[in-house]
Amino acid sequence: MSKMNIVLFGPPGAGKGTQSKFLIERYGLAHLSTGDLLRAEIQAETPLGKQAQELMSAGELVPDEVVVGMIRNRLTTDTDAKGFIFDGFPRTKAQAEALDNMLGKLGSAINLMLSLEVEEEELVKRLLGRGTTSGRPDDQSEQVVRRRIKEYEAKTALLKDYYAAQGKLRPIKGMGTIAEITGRLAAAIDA
Ligand code: B4P
Repeated sequence: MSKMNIVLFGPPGAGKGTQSKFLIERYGLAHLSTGDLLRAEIQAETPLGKQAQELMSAGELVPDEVVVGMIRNRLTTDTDAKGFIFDGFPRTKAQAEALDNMLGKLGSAINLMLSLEVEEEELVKRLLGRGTTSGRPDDQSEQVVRRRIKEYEAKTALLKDYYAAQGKLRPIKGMGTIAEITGRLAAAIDA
């Protein structure tokens, strides 16, 4: 069977990390979250982590070369996977082009972009809610949370056009319960 590669897309707090957990189980895909990979680097106090920490705490994106390098490492080592869920990556046009390039070299491609659509006030509520327990510095202040959403609108949202031009965009309503949204995502994948 050919591999299935999915970009799980949406603004900060849209439910990408939350929904990835269900999808990797249901479809046997490997999970690649650049946010998780960056937080692991910060935890391990690597030079890369130190560079990323300041930008992430301010709600800004880290440089493209950094995240592309992390993804390249995983794509070339997790070769047994049935496919990947890309969670929080790509976030810029340069990252999307690099991803197409890397997958192309492996004889593979993105099949679908599932884009979770959520209203801004709900995003702010979810992220500040997570901030009360997660300890994540970027979830603590409303100012930083809104900054992250602005970064998304300025640099990331345009990727919907990039994947739409390839016929791969599937907008998914991201408001409602976690289970309802999982159901909508699964229906889009199964179709
Ligand atoms: P990420 O780790 O990708 O984080 P995110 O956008 O905050 O989260 P996500 O969408 O996964 O959260 P979820 O809704 O699941 O990025 C963090 C930072 O890393 C970025 O700001 C950037 O600095 C850097 N970074 C990462 N990737 C990068 C890249 N490619 N290039 C450059 N920089 C990059 O969870 C949010 C909360 O909502 C949770 O508490 C959850 O329980 C809740 N929730 C989820 N679904 C819900 C629902 N249906 N109803 C109610 N609550 C819900």
